[in-house]
Amino acid sequence: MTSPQARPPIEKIAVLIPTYNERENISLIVARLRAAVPEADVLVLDDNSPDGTGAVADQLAAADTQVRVLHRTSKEGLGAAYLAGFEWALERGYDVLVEMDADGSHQPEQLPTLLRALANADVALGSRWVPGGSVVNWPLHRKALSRGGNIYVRVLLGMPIGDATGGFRAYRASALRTLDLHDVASVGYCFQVDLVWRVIRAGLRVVEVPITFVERTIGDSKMSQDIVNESLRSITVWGLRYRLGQVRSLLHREPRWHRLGG
Ligand SMILES: Nc1nc2c(ncn2[C@@H]2O[C@H](COP(=O)(O)OP(=O)(O)O)[C@@H](O)[C@H]2O)c(=O)[nH]1
Ligand SMILES: [Mg+2]
Repeated sequence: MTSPQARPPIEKIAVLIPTYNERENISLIVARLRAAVPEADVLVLDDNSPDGTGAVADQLAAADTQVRVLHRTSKEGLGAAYLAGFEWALERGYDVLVEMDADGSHQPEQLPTLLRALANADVALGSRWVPGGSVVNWPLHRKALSRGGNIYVRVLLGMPIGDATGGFRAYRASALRTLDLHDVASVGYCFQVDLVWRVIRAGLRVVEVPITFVERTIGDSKMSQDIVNESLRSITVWGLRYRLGQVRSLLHREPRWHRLGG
């Protein structure tokens, strides 16, 4: 990883909010965000939600020039929505791209801390599983899935990251530009692991910032068995490839004998 030297100041911030059936949540989260970080622009990434979230987002955009909506034709998963959002924001010269859920689990009031962490980092991850981080009202099976998933990620990919699956993060645009995002195939939530894995391999500097994740009180989670399966499959494939590469380079290295003692 690169050194913790100071990075350029941040001027333009885009907060990307993916939505699928978040009709009641979207106004609340946008209002909280606009109050917490007034300088940030908001881009809602709606996958043609059947509940009319897109129309509510359009109303918000009509009332506030700092709110925009990207209407996508169908539900294609979190990863595809974020990739479209990245492209939109990178084309428009934003310095920082933030990922944030619409359901209130990620608290906009904690965004200033994430942004401050970018003073000497390329990517700031909001983390539930580092000291000071926490989850509120999550059922035991979700906690177990998240903790277990993160342990699996660490064992297979060897990344020194406490929470690689979280979705409240801030990327410097310069960091995303160094990554080749064209071959990102992750559809569901393993998109988050995919991205942090790419960031680490690119030698970019990542910091984790403790956050309090609060389970939604309105609407339903879109987490599904398919999403879990995709994550498990992808992380296993990436991990085996990575570990095999390590074994190969060990086998091809000339044995070097070090004399012990003086
Ligand atoms: N655009 C888009 N947003 C999605 C999709 N799946 C989930 N989301 C959004 O991603 C965020 C996190 O989803 P959520 O269901 O709360 O996941 P959980 O917190 O892990 O239970 C929410 O803002 C969802 O509306 C999708 O396929 N497309
Ligand atoms: Mg949620």
